[in-house]
Amino acid sequence: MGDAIEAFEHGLLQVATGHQATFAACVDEATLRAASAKLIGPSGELTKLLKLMPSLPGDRRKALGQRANELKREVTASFDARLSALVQAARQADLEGPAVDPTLPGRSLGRGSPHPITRTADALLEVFASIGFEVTDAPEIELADFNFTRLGFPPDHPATDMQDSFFVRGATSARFEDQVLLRTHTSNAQVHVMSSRRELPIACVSAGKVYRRDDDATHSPMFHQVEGFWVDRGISFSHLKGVLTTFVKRMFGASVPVRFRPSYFPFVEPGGELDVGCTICRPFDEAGSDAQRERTASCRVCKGTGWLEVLGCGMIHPVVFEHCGWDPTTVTGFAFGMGIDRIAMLRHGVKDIRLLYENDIRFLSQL
Ligand code: FA5
Repeated sequence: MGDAIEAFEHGLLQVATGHQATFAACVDEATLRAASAKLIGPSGELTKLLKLMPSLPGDRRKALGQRANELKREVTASFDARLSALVQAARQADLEGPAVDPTLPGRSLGRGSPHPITRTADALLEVFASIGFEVTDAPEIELADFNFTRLGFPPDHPATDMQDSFFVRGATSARFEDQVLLRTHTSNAQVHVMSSRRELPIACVSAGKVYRRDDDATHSPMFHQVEGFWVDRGISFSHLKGVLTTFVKRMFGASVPVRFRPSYFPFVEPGGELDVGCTICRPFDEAGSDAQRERTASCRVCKGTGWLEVLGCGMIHPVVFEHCGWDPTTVTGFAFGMGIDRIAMLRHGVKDIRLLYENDIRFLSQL
């Protein structure tokens, strides 16, 4: 125990005899602050000694504690005095320095602009808004009920697995429907809007962030989607084709072809995917020529197929209508969902999705 007291006292003595000279040797604020941190910062010498207090013998603790605290006040006071002397000296040097030349040109601050993903989302929403769709919002933190169950996902669907989606603690019960997660798609917007409205028609688009356990050059754990749906009496697959073909022509250009392929999503029947002619190698521009065939064969974006997958779509499944309080024998509708990031990548020829999130201004300002 005697050793511990001796070491403690030695430590106090070192701080007490050294701090004034140390501070006096600092010639600017940054070095002064660094020197002070070494003594009284969170892992400074004196702080470490103060933390040792409880391990000192009871009869000496009080006196040593008083000395240590007194020393801390001294160090703080000498730091403050040195700081104000340095600030004062810097101000004086400024005043005595060369006069300001008001004729020198100012430094440009650069103009800010929306992120390419925001610009793409706005452009997508604008096309649908011009067709008559209303723009709505839906929560990013969602109940499994709205993200999965009411959309007809079977309980054993892989996306409902804890390994595939970001579940959040805070559910009030063990029921799957009550679990809280970061939404995996914007299709929850369908459920919110259809469950809360009783008047037809309903035609909405909703854009925002979604989250999945993905991470590679074309998949990000956080990305963006746009969802759209149109519900009314008598809506058919022709309406779906008409609206989405109009969208593609407006977004990518009148000459870009579209094709619909069958696909599966639990909340649509029939379901499909829409591809557009590759906007990078453009096989549709001079179809059939050898030069064109070669360009497409070596295109890394469409991987030689000449087509790019853009969105999932289909006729809203009767089960979804029932879960949202609508009678599927009297109303029908279509829905679609697409990745905004992918469309931004196509528009700007970006090969790696992660570049969009690194927020390197030198890269972003080229898009
Ligand atoms: C869906 O998310 C469906 N909700 C879309 C839908 C809506 C279908 C309505 C039918 C009716 P999917 O899992 O295929 O579908 O994702 C849609 C798009 O999101 C994909 O085509 C892709 O462009 C994009 N996407 C998916 N995962 C990622 C990811 N990790 N990073 C970036 N984009 C992604």
